[in-house]
Amino acid sequence: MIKKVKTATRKKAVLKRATVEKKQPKIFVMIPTYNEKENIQSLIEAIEGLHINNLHIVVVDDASPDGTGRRLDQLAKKRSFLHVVHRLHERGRGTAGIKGFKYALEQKADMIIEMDADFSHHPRYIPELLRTARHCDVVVGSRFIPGGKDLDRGWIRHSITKLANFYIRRVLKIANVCDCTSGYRLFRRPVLETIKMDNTISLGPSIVQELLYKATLRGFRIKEIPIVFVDRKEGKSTFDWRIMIQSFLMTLILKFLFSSLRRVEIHENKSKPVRKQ
Ligand SMILES: Nc1nc2c(ncn2[C@@H]2O[C@H](COP(=O)(O)OP(=O)(O)OP(=O)(O)O)[C@@H](O)[C@H]2O)c(=O)[nH]1
Ligand SMILES: [Mg+2]
Repeated sequence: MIKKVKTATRKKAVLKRATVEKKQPKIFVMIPTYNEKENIQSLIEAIEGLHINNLHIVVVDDASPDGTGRRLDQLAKKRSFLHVVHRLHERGRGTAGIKGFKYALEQKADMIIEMDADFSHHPRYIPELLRTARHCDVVVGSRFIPGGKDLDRGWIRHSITKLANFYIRRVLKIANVCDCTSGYRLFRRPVLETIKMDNTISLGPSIVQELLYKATLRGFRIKEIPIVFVDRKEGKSTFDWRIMIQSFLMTLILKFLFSSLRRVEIHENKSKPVRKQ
């Protein structure tokens, strides 16, 4: 009798696990926008055209003067998978991204992809990001591994990106990622939950290196896939020298504030078995 109950329980458990594994993961693509009226509709249509099950898009717009927000509201009327977050009094790529991640987590997303709205990050790479995520926690769309490219950009901008990557990898000791400034990435839910979105300090684009650094410190598995990055064709860049200097300084601040995280973690890991004994 007891044996029968045990077998039934085990069968139930196996069935439950199989159902959980079969469950279609909920995917959110998170796109921050500022003056992207010329790009946003074609981007949303291109993502829609991939026909990926259970995929949602959240766009975080900071009251773009060109009317991107209004265009998004029109698009969302006919698309239940499109979510629009309007920030009326805040600005910044960093805080907008955090708002979008938090929104996706609240909506029970299992995987969150972040990308720019200007087609520098082409949606055709989304399927490969998802495939690669079967074997790791973070997937980075990389320009600097074989098969990847940084196209159309002038040599000054290209050199700045290369130099920034060299500097970030050296200062933050990120050895396993070649493109640390890529904002085209996939995070599995536990990564963003562990990093704790409310504790981030970057207001601007340095949020990209902050999340990568924290994911590295926490020991998450990170893989890169090659992408061809093309310069924006429509709309205006928000990149300028002020942003570049901010990002440079922020890397040092991140190192100063969070490198102790690594020591704490190593210490915790070491002390764990001791506590168990
Ligand atoms: N919500 C929000 N989004 C922003 C803000 N600044 C930039 N973005 C978006 O963040 C993404 C990256 O910004 P870009 O202006 O393309 O910056 P970049 O890629 O470094 O520069 P370029 O490729 O030269 O244009 C784009 O989708 C922008 O619309 C902002 O203040 N708020
Ligand atoms: Mg761009």
